[in-house]
Amino acid sequence: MIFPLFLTLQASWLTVCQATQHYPATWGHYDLCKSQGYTEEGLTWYYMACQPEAADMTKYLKVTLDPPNITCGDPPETYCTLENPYMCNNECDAATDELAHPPELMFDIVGRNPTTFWQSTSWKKYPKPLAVNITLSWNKTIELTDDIVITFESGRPEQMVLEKSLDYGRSWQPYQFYATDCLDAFTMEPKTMKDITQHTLLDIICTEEYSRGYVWKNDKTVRFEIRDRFALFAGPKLHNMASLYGQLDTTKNLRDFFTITDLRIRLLRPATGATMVDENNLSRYYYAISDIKVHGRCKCNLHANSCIYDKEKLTCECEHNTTGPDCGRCKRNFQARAWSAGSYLPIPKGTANICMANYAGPVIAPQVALSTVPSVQVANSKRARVCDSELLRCQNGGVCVNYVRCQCPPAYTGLLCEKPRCEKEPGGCGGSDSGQASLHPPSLILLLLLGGVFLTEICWITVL
Ligand SMILES: *[C@@H]1O[C@H](CO)[C@@H](O)[C@H](O)[C@H]1NC(C)=O
Ligand SMILES: *[C@@H]1O[C@H](CO)[C@@H](O)[C@H](O)[C@H]1NC(C)=O
Ligand SMILES: *[C@@H]1O[C@H](CO)[C@@H](O)[C@H](O)[C@H]1NC(C)=O
Ligand SMILES: *[C@@H]1O[C@H](CO)[C@@H](O)[C@H](O)[C@H]1NC(C)=O
Ligand SMILES: *[C@@H]1O[C@H](CO)[C@@H](O)[C@H](O)[C@H]1NC(C)=O
Ligand SMILES: [Ca+2]
Repeated sequence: MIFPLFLTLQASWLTVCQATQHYPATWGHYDLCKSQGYTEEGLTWYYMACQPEAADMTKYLKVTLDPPNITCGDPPETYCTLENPYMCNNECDAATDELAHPPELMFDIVGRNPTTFWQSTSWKKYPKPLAVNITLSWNKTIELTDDIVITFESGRPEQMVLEKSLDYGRSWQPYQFYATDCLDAFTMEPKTMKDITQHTLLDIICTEEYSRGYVWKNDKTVRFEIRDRFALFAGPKLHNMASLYGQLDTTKNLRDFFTITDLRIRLLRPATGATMVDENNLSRYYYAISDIKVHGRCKCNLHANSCIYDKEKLTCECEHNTTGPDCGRCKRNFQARAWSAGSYLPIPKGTANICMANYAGPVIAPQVALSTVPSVQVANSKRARVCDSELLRCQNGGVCVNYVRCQCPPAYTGLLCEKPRCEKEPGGCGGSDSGQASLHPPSLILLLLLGGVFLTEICWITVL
């Protein structure tokens, strides 16, 4: 597999190997939160905030309803429309697939299909409020990156609260209040996102924007505006994310505002479409939700750039010698320095805040001959490894020998073979500019896609 590819692309490999020598990975393989790109000056590393990609988080949640038996269909029920109490052709029967409306239909893949929806029982017990809690749990801290959007197939509720938890559901704080009349429902002045400024960003508001009027046929969504809040720092088109990241880096409250482990939608009063409730036909009042959109990313404290979902669990793939579901602490034996979150600001401005090993690591200048077994290592304890197959991988095709040294290919030197040998030579690595110039961006992108490990191994083959 490698060889045919190797042969066809040999020329490109060579140029890349030479080109990369100009940009010695001073951060070695430790700093994975970077990518290589091609500029006028040649290959350049772009450093970025060390965080997983944002994704549709509804795939990873657990939904709980309170009361638990509030879903319609057991026993079967017939519903009338809100506009016309004589139009009663909406049937719910939990025992029939086509007529059942279980909670999963708020998140189904066809998902954004409005015809599949969860539905509650009707307001049979009026005037006792028809109140339902829909709780979404991730059992993992996540950071919201886009608006939360809830699509109602019934009318939008006349009263509703969106709440969040940051401690796995032990305590709850409101995120936003929604009502047709904020003063009446929550004794709050009605506000909209337009009233929010950088200074009031953390204010919790009540809005009438998503409940008011009888226009629900046209707009069925209720939103919690994340993007508008980001825009206060990053500009209307979010073009200046650096400014937002700068704020997030320095303001814990702001970071926490967008961070959740759970969300709760508290439905407090269904749409009635009028000031008077028609007590003779309560089959007109209920909640139905076809879709909930939650976009975000695992919170990994800026120490991971991926997050995996395995056995119904989200976990950060921690780098920088950190560990824990959120990379929230240093690995055992890597506590020489107190744990601290990474930085949104890319290197060199920010810092990776890498956890360091407890032992005083071997102080070895990169010039040390590659075959020398560092004497410190022999005397050191079992932990004091120079290399292994995990965090301390030999680079550029080097091979780890007995955990004490990397056997480097001829073109590389350094403890982990991280340094191109030509760097030490008079004139540095300046000889290969022509090769670099012939490098075409498309082939480079392909190489990058193939991944660093593969690339360095190929370089090694080429060198041999
Ligand atoms: C739901 O359960 C409660 C008690 O657990 C019961 O009082 C109530 O009648 C049930 N509601 C429905 C619609 O079955
Ligand atoms: C819903 O959650 C709130 C707290 O978030 C709680 O006070 C209430 O009892 C819960 N249940 C219902 C049916 O509202
Ligand atoms: C949540 O995750 C923890 C580990 O991070 C696990 O021990 C626990 O069982 C999980 N809880 C649920 C309800 O899945
Ligand atoms: C009231 O609801 C029932 C179904 O529960 C329906 O048959 C009836 O037509 C509705 N309308 C009026 C005005 O009673
Ligand atoms: C882990 O700790 C070692 C030893 O203190 C340090 O040299 C290295 O840079 C750290 N590794 C990573 C992946 O950050
Ligand atoms: Ca749906």
